[in-house]
Amino acid sequence: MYMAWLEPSSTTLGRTKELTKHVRERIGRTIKASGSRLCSYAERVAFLMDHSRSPDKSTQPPTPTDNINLGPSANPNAKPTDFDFLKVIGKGSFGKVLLAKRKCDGTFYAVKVLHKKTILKKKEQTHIMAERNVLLKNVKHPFLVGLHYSFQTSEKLYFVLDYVNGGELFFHLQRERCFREPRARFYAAEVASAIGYLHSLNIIYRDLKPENILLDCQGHVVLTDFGLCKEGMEQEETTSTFCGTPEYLAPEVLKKQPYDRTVDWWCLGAVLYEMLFGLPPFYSRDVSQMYDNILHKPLQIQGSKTVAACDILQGLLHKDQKRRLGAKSDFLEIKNHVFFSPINWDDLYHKRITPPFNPNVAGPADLRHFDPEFTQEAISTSITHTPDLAASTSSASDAFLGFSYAPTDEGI
Ligand code: ISQ
Repeated sequence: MYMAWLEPSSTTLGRTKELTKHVRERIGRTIKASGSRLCSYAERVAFLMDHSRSPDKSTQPPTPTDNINLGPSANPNAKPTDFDFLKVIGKGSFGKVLLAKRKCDGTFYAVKVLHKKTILKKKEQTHIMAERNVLLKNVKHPFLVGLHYSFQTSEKLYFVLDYVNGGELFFHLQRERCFREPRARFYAAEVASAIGYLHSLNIIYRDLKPENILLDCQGHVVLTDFGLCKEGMEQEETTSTFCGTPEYLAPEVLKKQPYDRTVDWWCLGAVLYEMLFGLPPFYSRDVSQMYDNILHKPLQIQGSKTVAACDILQGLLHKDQKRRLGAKSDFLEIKNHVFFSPINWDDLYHKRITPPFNPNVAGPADLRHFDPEFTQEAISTSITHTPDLAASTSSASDAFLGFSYAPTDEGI
């Protein structure tokens, strides 16, 4: 994972050690977190594998060669050989994210490749899926990674996404230990804007954390996966499914109690806290102690932060979801909080605010902000060279909206 070194700066030696320890732990967890990013697509897709099937097949278990309804993003003409796959830029239990160059025009994309078989094995996880699918919605926002199109072979699914090469926010945060308020505010505002948009589509992000937040080449936020989302829930509805990285888990999620969209405002609070302090709120190296802290310990805010910053953190990290900032009128409450008063939300949305940090990437092929562990890894032959046989038959599910299937898949 990323090799980022903490600068001693003004921290005490003890705190520096603690941060370093935390970073090491985070490095370990990020591997799993990458998995969860991938799993989000997989979960959605696994859901579709069940629900796009023809009625006569609905009582049989799905097979890896089943066709999947990829929604309006499906491109029936696309195939893996359209691309040169250059580098692994992310990986998880379901597959990999590859930097790919489209042969016809030389455009770089991040292509998420998922194995249908692996998705099926994880089928039991799909109960977290809601009734309809994020893929079927036209999700488009300046701070959400763009899905250009998708396609499939008999064994794999391919999602052709924007290639975002400014690095993970987490990577930059680790290098600098923490951010000053204006910088943290800018990122928090762009993240909040994206979350507000997802909520407007009844999508709950659920899995917000720094490693899910990338920067584009200009330094704007891009959420890579809004996919572990619980979708299709109305304002008052809740769910009791569980997902997340330990340190950002909201109390209600930890307690396996029903949760709602306010869980995302808790996560925003956790990200903002970590940007400002360099450690997650309620952090302890002892995970069970951290759980206990999340559930019972009052939020402690030390150091010279503004009243507005303290107040928004107290509001977002309220243990009682009903009293949390955002519980009443969702994004509007966040938008109107005094901490964000320097933000012109219309300018923010239209990217008219100059980002506080420029990642200084040379161009789309510049991988300097990507983890060498990923980028140096050879693209496995399972992704690139295994002939992916065509599905044995075309099923009635082919007729479903947006279905795309490349019957021959030689080479990739
Ligand atoms: C886009 N660009 C770089 C990395 C990515 C990881 C996951 C999803 C999309 C991405």
